[in-house]
Amino acid sequence: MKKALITGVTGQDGAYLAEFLLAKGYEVHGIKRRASLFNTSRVDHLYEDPHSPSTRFFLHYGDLTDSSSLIHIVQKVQPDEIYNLGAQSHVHVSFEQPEYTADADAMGPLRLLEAIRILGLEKKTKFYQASTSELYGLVQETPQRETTPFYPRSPYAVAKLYAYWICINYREAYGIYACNGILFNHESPLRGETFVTRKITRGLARVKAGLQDQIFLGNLSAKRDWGHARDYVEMQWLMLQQEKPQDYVIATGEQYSVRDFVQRCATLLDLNLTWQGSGLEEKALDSKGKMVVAVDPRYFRPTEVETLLGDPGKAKRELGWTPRISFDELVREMVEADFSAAQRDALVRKHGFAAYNVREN
Ligand code: NDP
Ligand code: GDR
Repeated sequence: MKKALITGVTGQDGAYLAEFLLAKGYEVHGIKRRASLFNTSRVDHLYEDPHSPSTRFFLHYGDLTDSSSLIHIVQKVQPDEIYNLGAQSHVHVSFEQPEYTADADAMGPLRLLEAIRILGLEKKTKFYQASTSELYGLVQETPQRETTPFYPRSPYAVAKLYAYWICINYREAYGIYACNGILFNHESPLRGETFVTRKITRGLARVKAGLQDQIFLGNLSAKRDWGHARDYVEMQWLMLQQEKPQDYVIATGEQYSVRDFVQRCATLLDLNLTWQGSGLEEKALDSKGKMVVAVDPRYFRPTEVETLLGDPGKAKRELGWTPRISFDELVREMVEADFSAAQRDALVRKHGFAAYNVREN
């Protein structure tokens, strides 16, 4: 039975990847951080009693900023594959916490690669690095492909640039099977609530359910190539199953603005928006003239990535990969999940938990 070790298993991609690998018959080990509250809600359904002999899913406490924890875990697990998905992954937050972001996102992968070397696992353990379209930043070519020059625009992207190159360097210097997946934005109902897509689906669902009046956003004109996380984790695995390690762009090849995303969600929720104004004054009103979307400059970034569009041609040609879930299906799945959650919250707010329990049972 193959063994995989996933950092960031409690995050969006970690949860989908753990499910995917368990279904493929792997024994899956994940690294979680110590927190004062449970932080495993995305993988709780995969939890099995560790005393049972058939258990194939295990969690270990560790942190990408703590070499000794990583070395101990890698030594204990002896993984065939390591998926380094753990990171301080929020671009805007990286301007507030640049040093921590560098520690986790740049030094973290270095520590894991060193763990592989220290333990003499160069020929056994394959390594996947969660690289990002943020590397392209101020874009030098459209669409962006594996050969497009990088121009990172945030402490997050600069840290990920180090990670990208250290992965290639350890591949060339020590013969480790190490790959970068240069993934464009990918979303799902499991997406963290402060990333723009989830903020929109959750916020507008709550507006529709009467739980809040409006949402505030930053740059509505930013354009992204948004795919579905479930499609993208399959590609992370595929990259480690090849004869030779290589780096691949994973994207849909389609692009929408943040404004387009808002509009799609509003249509699904029958919110009937009318847009007014521009720049800081831009807003969207509902049919009664109530403001539902407004701009708040606090969400602007000191340096912005205005537009990203990927060319997934190499992944298609060499690995036979194309995304299965369309943009419309992605938006619908996210809106439906957030609207059911909002309806539940509205019921509790109105009638208390008693009403909610009666309904659920
Ligand atoms: P999430 O933010 O949902 O998950 C990040 C995970 O990393 C969480 O499990 C988090 O733990 C963990 N983590 C954070 N800091 C540390 C640390 N110091 N030590 C150990 N674990 C840590 O990210 P996604 O799932 O969306 O993304 C996965 C990876 O892919 C990230 O590296 C991200 O930068 C990269 N990426 C993501 C893209 C996307 O569109 N989603 C696109 C391109 C790249 P906790 O739950 O405790 O916070
Ligand atoms: P991004 O994702 O920075 O691309 O990084 P995010 O959803 O945060 O922003 C996308 C674009 O939307 C604009 N925006 C807002 N963003 C947020 N978060 N909140 C807002 O209110 C808002 N209003 C407008 C942003 O300015 C930006 O242009 C994600 C992360 O998952 C990274 O880890 C990953 O590497 C990249 O995707 C690819």
